[in-house]
Amino acid sequence: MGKKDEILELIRNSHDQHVSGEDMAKNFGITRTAIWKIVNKLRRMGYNIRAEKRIGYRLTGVPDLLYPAEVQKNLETKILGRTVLYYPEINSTQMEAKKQVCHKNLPEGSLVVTEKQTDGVGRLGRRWESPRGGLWFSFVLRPKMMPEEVIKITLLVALAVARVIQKSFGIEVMIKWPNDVVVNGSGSIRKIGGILTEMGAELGFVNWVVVGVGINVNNNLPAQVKKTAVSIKKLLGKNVSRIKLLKGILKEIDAGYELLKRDGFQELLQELKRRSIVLGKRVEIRAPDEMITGQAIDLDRDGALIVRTDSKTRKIIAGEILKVNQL
Ligand code: BT5
Repeated sequence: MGKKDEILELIRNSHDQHVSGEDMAKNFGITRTAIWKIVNKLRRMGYNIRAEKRIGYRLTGVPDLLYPAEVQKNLETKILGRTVLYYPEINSTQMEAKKQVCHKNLPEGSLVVTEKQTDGVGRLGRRWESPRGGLWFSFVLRPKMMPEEVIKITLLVALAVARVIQKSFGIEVMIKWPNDVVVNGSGSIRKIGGILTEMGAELGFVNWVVVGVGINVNNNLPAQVKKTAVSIKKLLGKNVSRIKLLKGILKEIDAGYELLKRDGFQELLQELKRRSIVLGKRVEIRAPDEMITGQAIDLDRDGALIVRTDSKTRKIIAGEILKVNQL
């Protein structure tokens, strides 16, 4: 922890009490002017710090920004977020995480987070709109699993996001297999978030997985996606705390990942089925090398989608659902 974070923690932990500049200067072995400069830096970061002559400093407001000190404060995870790379703005947290995982050997659980992406990416090179006010982050995992099992990670992350949004805000959140987090309302399915899972693998062995999560929280919805997307702000009619939401989701993913490591995917499967927006419906799917139309009937024990077509039952391990229709 640097001096800035230590001073912030000291002022934060003294709650309603003022912390004297003189005491801090003595404690840290620096001048009162140096303390004052650090306080001003914290103010520029968005912290409200009141200063009263001869009494000291008091924290009166914390910004809803995703600073590492805020993310890591009382974070209830084993591995996720133990390292946080924060960018006020970046092209894409996903690209950054991938770059660093290859060149810098980022430890498992490392989190890359930003307030705004200029070139957010979706699957298959699509664009992900990421204005200020949303949650846009990526993290690194190094699971001991086969490449074809990695879909379980996408599903557990989608489930964690759905669960936490629902629990926190009472919004019913569903999953459109495998990576869309959606809300079903006013006659249409709208996307509130998306998951992007990428990996570096050899035959039969995964080196790293980078998972990107995008959630529309307090951001306005860009024109490009206005018809198909929705945000938490839009549903609730007010802003919510992004930092609290992020920490809740990290905790949930971390617990899910622990469960996965203990071979506990089956425990998640029932809820994944319950939250599926496609099971029981007629779907049109673009699989890697063909189009498949049929009824989505189940998720198998590995998270693959089982579809009954006119001629046979198919197991789909990768693909994109283009249409969901009632039967
Ligand atoms: C996804 O792709 O749903 C994965 C999105 C992952 C985004 C995160 S943000 C943090 C990390 N860093 C990145 O650069 N990316 C990850 P896909 O299923 O391909 O959906 C993309 C499609 O969703 C687009 O073609 C648009 O139609 C739509 N879309 C774009 N931005 C959206 C938004 N903000 N909300 C809802 N839909 C959006």
